[in-house]
Amino acid sequence: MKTKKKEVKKEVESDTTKKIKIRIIGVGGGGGNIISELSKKLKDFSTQKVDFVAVNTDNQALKSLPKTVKTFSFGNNTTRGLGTGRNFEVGEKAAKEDIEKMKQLFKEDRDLYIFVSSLGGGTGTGATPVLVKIAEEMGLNSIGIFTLPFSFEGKKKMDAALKSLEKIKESLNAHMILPNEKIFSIAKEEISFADSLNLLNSRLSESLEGLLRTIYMPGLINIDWADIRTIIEGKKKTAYLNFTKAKSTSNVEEVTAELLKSPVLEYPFENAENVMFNVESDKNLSLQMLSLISEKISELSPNARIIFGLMQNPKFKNDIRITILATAEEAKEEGKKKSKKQKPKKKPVEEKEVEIRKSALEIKEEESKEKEKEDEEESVYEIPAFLRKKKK
Ligand SMILES: Nc1nc2c(ncn2[C@@H]2O[C@H](COP(=O)(O)OP(=O)(O)OP(=O)(O)O)[C@@H](O)[C@H]2O)c(=O)[nH]1
Ligand SMILES: [Mg+2]
Repeated sequence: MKTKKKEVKKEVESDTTKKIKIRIIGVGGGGGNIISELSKKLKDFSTQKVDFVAVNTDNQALKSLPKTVKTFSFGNNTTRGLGTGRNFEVGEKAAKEDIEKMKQLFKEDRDLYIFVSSLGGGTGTGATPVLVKIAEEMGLNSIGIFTLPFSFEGKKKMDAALKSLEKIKESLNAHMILPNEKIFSIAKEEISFADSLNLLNSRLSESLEGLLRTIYMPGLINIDWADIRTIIEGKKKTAYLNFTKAKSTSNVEEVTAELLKSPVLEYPFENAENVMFNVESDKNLSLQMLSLISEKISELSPNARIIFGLMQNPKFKNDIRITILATAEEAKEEGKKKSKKQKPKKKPVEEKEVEIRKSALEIKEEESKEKEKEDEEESVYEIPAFLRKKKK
C-alpha cells in the first residue's frame, strides 16, 4: 500500500508541473513547412499537450503535410481550395469569409497559441492578421513567429509582408521575426533555394523544441507555465528565442555569444525585460558556465528579470543544450542606440535578480481550475471532424 501511495503522489507532482496545453498554428505554405518540421521533432510529445494545425487556402499543400500535423482548410468559396495566386488581398478575403469556421481553432481552450507564418505570399500575409485578431478577441495568450521574404523576391512582397506584420503585432503578446535574407549569414554560397529555407526552418524548430522541452520536461530547477507566462505577458512585445548546443568543455564565451547573438533574428538580444534560460546537461555542468551566461544576460539587459532553469539528463554525456526566451517592449527597441550610449554599470553578481523558482503554488491553483475543465475537454482531444484530413 505504501508504495502505491508514493507512486500516486509522484504522478500528481509531475502532472501538476506539466499540464499546460499549446497549439501551434502554421499559416500558409511556409508556416505549414515549419510546423511540420517541428512536429516531427516532437512526435513523442502527447498531442493533448501540444498539437499542430496547418491552416491554408491551398488544399494540395495541406495534403502533402505529414500525419503529425492536423490540417484546416479555409476560404474555399473565394479560392476553391487552390490557393490565392500570391495575392494577399485574396488571402484576407478568404479568411474573413470563414471567421466563424476559424473560431473553431480556438475552441479547445489551450493555454498558449503559437502562430508561425512565412510572410510575403497570399495566404499567410492576408490571413494571419485575421486569425490573430480572433485569438485576441477571445482573450487568448498568443505569440507569433514570422519570416520575411528575401530581398530578391522584390519590394512588393516585402511591403506586403511588413504591412501585414504591423497589423499582426497589435494582436499578439509577443512576436519574433526571422528575415529569410539572414540565411545568407549562415548558409554556404552553393546552397539551393529549397535547402536554404530548410536551414532556417530547422533552426527555428530547434529553438521551438527547446522552448517546449523547457515547459514540459521536469527540471532540477523547474521552469513552468507560470514562468513562461511572466515572460510573454503584455502586448506587442518583441521576442528573442534561441537555442544552442555545446560541450561542457566548450569555451564559455563562445557558447554565450552563440546563445545571445543569433544571426537569424531581426531583434538582437538587448534591453530585455524578462528573460528565461534553461540549461539541459549531465551532472558536469560547470558553475562558471551558468554564472557567465547569467552575467552576460545582465550586461546586455541590465534591468531584466531573469528566470533560470536546469534539467539534468545523464544521457547528455558532456553535452549542454541551452534555450533562451526573452521579451522587450517594442518602444524600447527604437531607443536602442540611446540606451547603448548610457550603458548602466554592470551589477555585481550578488545583486543580480536571478529568479529560481518552482512556482508550486501557482501551478496548484492553475491545476485545480484545469481539472474542472478536464472531463469536458477529454472528448475534444480527439481530432475534431473539421480538423481531420478528408479521406477520399
Ligand atoms: N523560411 C521559410 N520561408 C518560406 C518557406 N516557404 C516560403 N517561404 C517564404 O514565404 C513567402 C510566402 O510563401 P508561402 O508561405 O508559400 O505563401 P503562402 O502564405 O502559402 O501564400 P500563397 O501560396 O501565395 O497563397 C515566400 O515568398 C518565401 O519568402 C519556408 O518553408 N521557410
Ligand atoms: Mg501557399
